[in-house]
Formats: sequence, C-alpha cells, structure tokens
Amino acid sequence: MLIYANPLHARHEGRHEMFRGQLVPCHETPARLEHVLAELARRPVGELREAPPIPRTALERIHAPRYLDFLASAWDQWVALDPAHAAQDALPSVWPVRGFRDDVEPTNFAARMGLYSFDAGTPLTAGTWAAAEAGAACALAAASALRQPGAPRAAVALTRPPGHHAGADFFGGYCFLNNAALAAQALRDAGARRVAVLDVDYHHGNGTQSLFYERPDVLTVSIHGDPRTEYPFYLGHADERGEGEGFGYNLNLPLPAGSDFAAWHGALGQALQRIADFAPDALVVALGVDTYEGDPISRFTLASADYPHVGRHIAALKLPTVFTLEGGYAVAAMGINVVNVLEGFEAA
Ligand code: Q9C
Ligand code: ZN
Repeated sequence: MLIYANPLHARHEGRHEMFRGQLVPCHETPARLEHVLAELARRPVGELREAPPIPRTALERIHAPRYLDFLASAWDQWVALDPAHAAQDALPSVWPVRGFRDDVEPTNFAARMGLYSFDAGTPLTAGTWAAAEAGAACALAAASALRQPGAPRAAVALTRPPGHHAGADFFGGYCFLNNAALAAQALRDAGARRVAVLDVDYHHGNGTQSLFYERPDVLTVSIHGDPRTEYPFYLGHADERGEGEGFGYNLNLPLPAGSDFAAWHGALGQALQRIADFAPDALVVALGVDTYEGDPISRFTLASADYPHVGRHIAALKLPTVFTLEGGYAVAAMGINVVNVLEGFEAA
C-alpha cells in the first residue's frame, strides 16, 4: 500500500480543550502521528509517498467557500484582535442554535468561530490551516493513487487533525476538513460510480453522514458508541437512514459504551454485508482506533490483537481502499493499533 503522511501535521498543536468547565490539555496531539510513523519504521507495511499540493477547488467539492475563507484567515484575525493571542489557542464560545440565522456572516470574530463550529473542544491554532490543508492533500493523493494503472489495493492518508466530524461548513470533534469525504468525492469525480465510506472510529462520523445524507452514490456506514451517552451526542442513531434519493444509503450501527470486540465484530459483519450489497467501486475507511480498551476518552474494549482482524475483514471486500486516520488517544498504543489494521489488510 501507499502511505501519504502529512508533513505539516505538527503545525496543528492545540494547547487546551474545554472539558467540564475547565481547559484541559488536548488529547489530539502531534505525538499521535509520530507514534504511527515510528511503528511504520519498525513494520513497513507500505511505501511512504509525498502528496502534491492541491488547488482550493478540490476542497470546494466538499466544503463551503465561506467556511474555507474563514479557516484560511482565522488565525491572522485572531492575532489582529490582540497580539497576546499569538500565544493562545482560539476556541469558540457562542453558537447559533435553533431559531438563529446562519445566512448572515457576522463580522465579530467570536461570532464567526461559533457559526462555523459545534463544540469548544477543537482549538484553532497558528498552524491549523496549514496542517489541515496538507492533510486534505494526503487524502486526495491517496484517492488518486488508486485510479492509476498498476494501482495498489490500498492507499493511506496518515494525517491529523482528523476529519470525520467536520461538515460542509463546520469544525468540531478535533476535525476541520473532512478527509474521508474529500477522498470519497475524489473517487466519484475520477469515475467510481458508487463509493462506500466505512467509519470505524469510536465516535459517530457526523460530518461524513451529513455531507452525503441525500445522495445514493455514496453509502455511509458508521459503527460507534451510542450517541445517547457518547460524543457527538446529537447524531448517529440507528433510525437515521438517509433522506430523499439518499434514503437507505446511510447505516448507523451504534453500540452501548462498554461493548467488547465480540459485539463490535458483529456490527462490522453487518456493515460489510451492507457495503457488499451496495457493490461500490471503491471504499474509504475512516480509521479511528479510539475503540481501543486503553483509550482515555472512549469506552469500547478492543485489544491490540483485535486490530489485524479488522484489517483482514475489510480487505475481504476486495475493493480499492483509501484509509484516512481519525481518532485514537491512547498515544503509546496508537502506532501498534493502526499498523495492526494495515498489516491485517495487507496480509489478507
Ligand atoms: N471527555 C475524534 O475521535 N470531546 N474526535 C470528547 C471527552 C470530543 C473525538 C470529550 C471527542 C472528539 C476524531
Ligand atoms: Zn473518535
């Protein structure tokens, strides 16, 4: 497999996220990706490649222009408000909920942060835009690699910040640009008639679901902690099946917090069956390993030894596959768990 590692990922380095009324150190850190790279150096399951830069139009296939304008300029505006801001993250603190307008973009910076976000756990930092944009380039390069003659079976966008919580015009859940959705759309644009997205991160892939909810050409399937108790709370229930022409093309498989690999594996079987029935030309896997038993913010109990099976089962679909890196916060085990999935895929 080909692996596109984001060379600018460490430029996104949040200090704090809001948790229970306090600012606590970020879970989503540069060390996460460094551990995956270190494990890949020990177990080289693929060839590392560099992603070419992408035009802004590539991002506009998924994201709203005014949202991209905001993200690209937000840090400079934050620092222009007060030079002391250069040493602080920007976090939103006010949001337009039901009944408020989202069609008029406020000029106030805090108001725009809230317009384009849905939580206070996702700091915007000096290098956020550079890191997110270079990560999207990895996702697009991975998608494009699968369409070349003599293409490998899989390509990996090894990147952070993650993407699956980001929607057309909002960030949140540590995500800014939806790398999995960008890859799925790029595969469609390159000629794949149907594309499936399988999201195995602990948290529901709300951004990806919302982006494709009314479309029958991109099937979205997510296995995740039950949103009644687990983040992102307001989406990810089993009765969300798509809308309009997209009805029947979204499948949510929520599991109770505390679920073990036996339960998770059962849901994976359902997910893979639905994907096989859909008969796509390509697959995108939103690969979070926060399903791990040692994860500090999640509550499934998968063991490191379970992850090769995950990769093997996914490979059994025999589809050209893009992996995008999503969550996983047990930093020391992160490299082992991610490479276990990829190695299981390659061994199948
Ligand atoms: N006490 C991803 O895995 N905050 N995002 C949870 C925990 C948000 C996770 C608070 C978790 C977002 C890509
Ligand atoms: Zn997650």
